[in-house]
This record gives sequence, C-alpha cells and structure tokens, in this order.
Amino acid sequence: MYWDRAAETMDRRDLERLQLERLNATLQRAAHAPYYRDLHGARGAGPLPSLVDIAGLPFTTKADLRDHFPYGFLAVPMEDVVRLHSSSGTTGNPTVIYHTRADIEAWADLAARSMYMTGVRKADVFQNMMGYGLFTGGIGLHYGAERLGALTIPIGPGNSKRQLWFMRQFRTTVVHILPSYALRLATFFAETSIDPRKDLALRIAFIGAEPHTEETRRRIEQVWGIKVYNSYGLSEMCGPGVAFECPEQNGMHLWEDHFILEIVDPDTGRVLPEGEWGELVLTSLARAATPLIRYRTRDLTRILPGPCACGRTHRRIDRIRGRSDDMLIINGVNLFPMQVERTLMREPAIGSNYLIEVHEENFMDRLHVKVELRQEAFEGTLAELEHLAARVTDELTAELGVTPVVKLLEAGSLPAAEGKAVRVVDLRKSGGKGA
Ligand code: DLL
Repeated sequence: MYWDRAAETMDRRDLERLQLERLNATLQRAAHAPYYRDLHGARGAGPLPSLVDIAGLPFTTKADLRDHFPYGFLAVPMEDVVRLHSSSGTTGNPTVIYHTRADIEAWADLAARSMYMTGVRKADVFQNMMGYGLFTGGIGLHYGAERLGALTIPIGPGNSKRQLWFMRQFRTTVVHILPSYALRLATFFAETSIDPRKDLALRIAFIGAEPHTEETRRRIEQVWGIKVYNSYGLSEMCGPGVAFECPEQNGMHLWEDHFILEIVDPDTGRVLPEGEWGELVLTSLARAATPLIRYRTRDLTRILPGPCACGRTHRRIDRIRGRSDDMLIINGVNLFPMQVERTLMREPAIGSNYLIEVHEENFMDRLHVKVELRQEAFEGTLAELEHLAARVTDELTAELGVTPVVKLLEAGSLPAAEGKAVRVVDLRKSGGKGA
C-alpha cells in the first residue's frame, strides 16, 4: 500500500524535526546561489531554531527567478547539473530550474510514491499523454513510472486516433493527461462509438497541470469509467509529484519531507491558519541545484485539517481554486474562471470545450461564455437550444453575480491547444487592470 512506509507515515513530530534539519541544510546550500548570497549575506540566513521562524524569511517570486536569469539561483557548480527545465511566460525572460542527478532521483522517487499510492503496480501499462520537453509533465511521471516498474509508453499529447490505437493494442491501464484533453478525448470516444468500459482496459487517470473542478473530474470518471486522481506540481519545485490524491480522494497529500508548506494571505503575506484559503508558498527541502525558499506559487488553496484515513501523515491541500492572478473583475465583481467551469460541467448537454471572453461594450465590461455542445444536443430544435442557452445563462448568473452572454457552439469549433488549455481571453483595452 505504501511505496515508502517510513517516509509516508512518519510521526508528525519526527517529520517536523526532519523538516527543520533539511530546512537548515537548504539555507546553507542556497547561500551558494548568487541571489540568496546577496539576500542573506555570505554566511547565509543562519540556522533557524524552529520551523515557525521560516515566516521571518523573505519570499521568492517568479519575477525574482526571471530577473536573475540565467544563473542567479544556481547553487551548485555547473558540472554537477544534468538537466534544466524552463517555462516561458508571455513577457520577459523565461524561468530556468536546474537539476543535479540526485535532484532527478528524488523527483522520480516522489513520482513513483505518488503513483503507487493510487494503486499503480509493475504489471500496469502507463500511457503518458502529457507533453515531453521543457514542460515537466511528461518526463516527471515517466521517470516515476519506470522506477515503479510499469510498462511506460511515452506517447505525449494529441492525435486521439493514435492514442486510442495504443490503448487498445497494449491494453493500457493507466493514463496521465491534461483534464482539458481528457474531456476532448471523451468526445472522441463518443464520436467513434468507443465504450471505454467495454473496449478498453483503463483503470486510472492522473490529471493535473491546469486548474479544473470537481465536476470536471466526475465527468471524466463517468465517461471513461475509471478512477481519476488529481496531481499538483510546478516546475519550480520539480514538476508533478509535489502533491497527489490518495484513494480517499479528500485533497492532495503534499510531500512534507521534501517541501515546507505555508498558506499566506496573497495581499499581506501573513501566514494563515489551517483551513483558511490563501496562496500556497513552498520551500524545497531536498533540492541541490535550485533550492527555493518561500516560493510564492500564486496558487490558491487551503490546508485541510484532520488526519487522513489512508494513514499518511503528510497534510493535504484542497483542489487549486485558481491563481491569485487569474481573478477577473467584471464591472467591479470578482470572479474566477473555475466558477464558470463548475457551472458548465453540471449541465449534461454541454460538451468538452469552453472559452471565456471579456469584452468592452459601451464602456462596460461584458462577459461572453462560448461553449461547445454535445452533438446530440446541438442537433436539437431551435426552441430547445434557446431554452438551453437561457438555462445556462441563469445558472451562470446565479453562480457569478454577473449576467454573461452565452453562445452555444458545435463540437470542435473552439480552438483546442495541445498544451494547457487557454480558458480566458481578455479583450478589454485595459486588459482588466483597472478601468
Ligand atoms: O504543470 C507540473 C505538472 C505537470 C503538474 C503535470 C501536474 C501534472 P508548470 O508548467 O510549472 O508545472 O505549471 C505549474 O500549473 O502553479 C498551477 O497553477 C498549475 N497546476 C499544476 N497542477 C495543477 C492541479 C506543471 N492539479 C502550475 N490543479 C501551477 C490546478 C495546477 N492547477
């Protein structure tokens, strides 16, 4: 049941002792990186007497990573580095994260631990539909699955026909997939009259890398007839394998022997107590090449209180509600794209893709929600379609406090990215940053 029983079920006091030890070692190591050497002085931040003292250290942000591109956060000699991963934003320098051989080993072990927790074993066939390359999604769980001993198919995303062919030929049992692609593939199954329950051997899917709702998870579970587990991670901490759901599916265990977990108020930076929603801040505890201290993820979640029935002692975080920077302000009303998704996924006639557009009309913000319908629903009468549009508009208005313009579209009419889905396009001249 456990990949690493000692680590996963460690008594909280021992776990916290280990964290403090590893934190102080990390602070020492970090002092070799130019950025932290300048920040803390040549002697480093100095050992902390207790874990709570971490709150006295400054945060690290994505902007810091960008501003000190390319080597400002590198804490080991270049000859010890075996790989880098990088993510490019829309502006400025990309962020770069370096890995030593030991960093890669530790990451593979966390990935194997996470997958094993959900029931993946050596006899499984793992079809990895996440992108390979600078993005950490594909390669992260790839190494974990191989370490676990499962047959690993590094197919990457896209080409649904080929995905299906591999699933059938090799009796794939486990997949790793973006939630947006899992929804689209469900539509493809329906179009090609595939019943995954009868025609395929699938048992488990891991979804992550982009925000999604509980409703989306349930829909994927229903259509695919499998168990779907939420997986959270970010390149800055390694990639997938930072936090993962166990079979209880009551939040994601964040591997606290490798990361220190804090939730802070996104505006003031104040550390918040268990149960309160705020921004996730992570400190790496076992990474050599690019240790990060109090890294602001921008992801909004909370620590779920209480022990988990699975016996693991690592605390759980709630599903990511969104990012502190993806909140939309529509005529003064704050809303998150996930609220739109939650409402849409409850409606059975709605298909697998949607897009939120924000327009400026007569000096007012106007929210447009474009949604693809399932084929059967799209072929309904005009009156049925009008009725459906009115109902979706009402439901969205009740959820958001803003009345959107709802446009119902035929399946396949919205752009479908091979990578992470783009769900929001802000067409306001101000880009929504203050009117
Ligand atoms: O997305 C790593 C990953 C790959 C995680 C595959 C899970 C599965 P980045 O490209 O650096 O790394 O993006 C990290 O994606 O800060 C979140 O905003 C978002 N994210 C990742 N997992 C989830 C999730 C990978 N389960 C950023 N739910 C993070 C919601 C997620 N958002």
